[in-house]
Amino acid sequence: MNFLVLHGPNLNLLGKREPAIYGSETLAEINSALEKLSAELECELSFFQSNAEGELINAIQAAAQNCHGILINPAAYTHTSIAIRDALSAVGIPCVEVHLSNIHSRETFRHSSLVAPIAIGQICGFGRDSYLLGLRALFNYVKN
Ligand code: CA2
Repeated sequence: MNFLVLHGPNLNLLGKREPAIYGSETLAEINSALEKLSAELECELSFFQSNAEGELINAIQAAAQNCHGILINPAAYTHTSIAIRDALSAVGIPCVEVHLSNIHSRETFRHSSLVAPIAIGQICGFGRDSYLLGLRALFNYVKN
């Protein structure tokens, strides 16, 4: 099985800025932990990060060719992007939404997600474990 891991805007700064909120781990380290888990689960991962909404949408559309699931942290686009939600909905590939922080315990504008209603589920607040739990959940969902 193939899964796409999508990271939204500014997540390339992980580990370099604001460690109090987002931790000290870099995106490369999170991807590497996911790679390790994928070996255990016996699935294939591809990774993509972009600060541009259109590029994320292109990646979602391209995933329709060969991808069984999408693990996505849409970052700030979670709260604003109807276009990303529409793309996920249009391709019809199961997706799990993840966040490092607990978006529900932060500013009010982070409490709502445009993606959550079309995702299988949302996992937030566990740092890099949100991604690892999300991959396990997505894998089990697709397998069953
Ligand atoms: O908690 C999450 O994973 C978020 O998706 C992170 C987004 C934020 O807009 C969402 O509300 C919740 C922000 C990603 C920015 O990442 C940074 C990393 C290091 C330094 C600055 C920003």
